[in-house]
Amino acid sequence: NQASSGGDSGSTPATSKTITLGFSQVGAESGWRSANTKSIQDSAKEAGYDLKFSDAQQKQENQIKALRSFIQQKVTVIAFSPVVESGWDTVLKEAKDAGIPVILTDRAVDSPDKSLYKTFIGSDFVEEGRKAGQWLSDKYKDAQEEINIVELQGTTGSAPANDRQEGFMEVIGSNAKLKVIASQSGDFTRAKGKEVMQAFLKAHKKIDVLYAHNDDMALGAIQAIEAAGLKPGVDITIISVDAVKDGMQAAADGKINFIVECNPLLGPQLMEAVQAVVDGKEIEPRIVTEETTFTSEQAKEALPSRQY
Ligand code: GYE
Repeated sequence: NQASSGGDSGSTPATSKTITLGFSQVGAESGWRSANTKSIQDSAKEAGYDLKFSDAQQKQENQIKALRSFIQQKVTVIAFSPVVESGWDTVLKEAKDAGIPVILTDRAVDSPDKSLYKTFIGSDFVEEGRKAGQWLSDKYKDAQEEINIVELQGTTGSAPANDRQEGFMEVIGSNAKLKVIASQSGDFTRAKGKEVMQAFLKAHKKIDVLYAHNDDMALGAIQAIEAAGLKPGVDITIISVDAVKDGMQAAADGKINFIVECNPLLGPQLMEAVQAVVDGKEIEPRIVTEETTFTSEQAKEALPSRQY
């Protein structure tokens, strides 16, 4: 953020050394992830950082390898979106011992030692789950019979899967008619969402609601629901999280009834945090992104200007 002119005056500190940012991404499992990757790549370029980008294909062991390789290469800063919450202490200590600051983006780790990373930038997933649960609870506030819910969970052990379930259960617990009758992971992908929904439809005669932890799984499930001769959004009420373009389109078409937004455009905030860390500035230990929700009507309005 410094002007580059007059750098030869002798008194100017050596700021010209290019910042190398090692970034370990979860994978390419969803529309959200693609938008997130693009945001990070674009913002790193704009900031003039040398980005070393590594795709873990949804596997923790690949991420640990990537982090160790970044440490060996002596990158300036490491950032990553941890695929699951647990099991990071050892490698994070290695980074700390090597004097390389770490920033978490998108997903959190459950390490009790907060000194292992500088900040965590991302959404409040528990709150997202609460918003989903609240909409449903309101919709069925006068229900006379039991409302059967099936849940498509995100990647097992990931922060968004854990938290979106927690927030949702917390809120629907106050409406005795709302019952989760089946819950399984669809790994945040369309293919798995479809497969698991097929199994749900086979096993359960009466499904009133689908709560999917992301749009892609909901979109896969919609295919299964249509193939079973049912109308998504009508015969089965559908709630999902993310609000990527395809999800918003399905909502505008009345196939998804309610979407909780989760913002993938974390690149600019991440680059700011990297710069602050490099400059030795104070940095907030938790940076929460701002988000909203969409009904079908609201999705219709927002769709034309949706970036991702
Ligand atoms: O909701 C999902 C993606 O971690 C918030 O990961 C992210 C989640 C997002 O695969 O679509």
